[in-house]
Amino acid sequence: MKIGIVCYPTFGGSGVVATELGKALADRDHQVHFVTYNQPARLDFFSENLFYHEVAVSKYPLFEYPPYELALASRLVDVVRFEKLDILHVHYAIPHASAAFMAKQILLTYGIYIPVVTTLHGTDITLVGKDRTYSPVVTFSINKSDGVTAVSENLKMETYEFFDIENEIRVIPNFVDLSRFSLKPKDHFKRAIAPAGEKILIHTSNFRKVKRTPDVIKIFAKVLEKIPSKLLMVGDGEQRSECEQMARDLGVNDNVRFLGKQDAIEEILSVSDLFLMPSQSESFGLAALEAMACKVPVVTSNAGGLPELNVDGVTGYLKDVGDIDGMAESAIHILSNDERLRTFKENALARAKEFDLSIILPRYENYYNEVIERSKAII
Ligand code: GMT
Repeated sequence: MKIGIVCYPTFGGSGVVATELGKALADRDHQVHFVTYNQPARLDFFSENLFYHEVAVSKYPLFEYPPYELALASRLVDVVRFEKLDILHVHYAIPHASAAFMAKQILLTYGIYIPVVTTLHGTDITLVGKDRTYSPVVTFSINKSDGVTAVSENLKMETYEFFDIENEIRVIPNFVDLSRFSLKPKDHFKRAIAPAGEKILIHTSNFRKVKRTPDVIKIFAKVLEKIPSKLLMVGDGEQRSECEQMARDLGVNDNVRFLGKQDAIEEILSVSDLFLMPSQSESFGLAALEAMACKVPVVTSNAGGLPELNVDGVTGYLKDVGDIDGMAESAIHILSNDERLRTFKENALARAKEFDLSIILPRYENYYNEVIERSKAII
């Protein structure tokens, strides 16, 4: 198959899923064309089946807001026509699904019908889409897609609840490549971070408000009262300086390391004992899945799709959003007994295996085939 992928080429979860999916499809001999404004963060190597088409947005002085959506639609028309794509897979409703719709209409004037699959990742629905400014466009572009997937049952439900959707939404969860995300022997790194054998807690995110990163510091401060431990904060974003200040105010800053954006996240996860994700909203929680694949149990909020991943009392614990005491108690419970910690680690890995790339990838391939077949009937 010749597949076009549109995504945000950043470190965000939707971009990671889109890029990893494209790489895996290329390994299975599909030809994959990424169409974005920047080289996707994890697309940093050569493969004969992978192509990158940059969307250049002109900076004409009249445009206070450069029209990215139009530039993307034009580029999609160009790539679909000249690369003879079979299907377009757009990640994130805004503005990708609407740009794809416009491209599709233009392509019809060339006698080409390009089926479009839209994948909903979460914030496009739970935050951006619910903003009335975007609601008509989100509803329209979901209904006009030839196929729609969501990364959890919860996100599917929320989409039906908040938008007037006529299309069927197929749930295809996030996945992890266990050949990359697995426990790595990094004992020297562990000794450097925790020289006295302290337990290591970790949080990775883009430090957006929705992640409630200050809660991570508050939870850690409570854990530290009971268990000698260190906290690794990986990533960067708007709440980072607030977290740094809070770590100082709570007197725990000597035990907290802010590592910024990191590529080899699996190596850092490999030295960690517990992952914290107190998010306000989380459609799936890819970062938690990546931690579990590296044998790290997770204490998370019960928001969104997290209960579909984290099994309460088995792979970690689920607590209400903002329940800092509850999350700290759960963390202490897991970390205070080595035998218990070992069991939680084994359980986390066993659960992560259910979301291995080799299991989820065929679900996308089958869905593409289904959508292409259905579209043939329309033409
Ligand atoms: O979580 C983020 O801030 C990034 C965000 C995105 O839109 O790129 O991630 C969303 O998509 C991921 C991949 O499907 C999901 O695993 C995340 O749970 C979801 N984030 C939220 O819903 C907040």
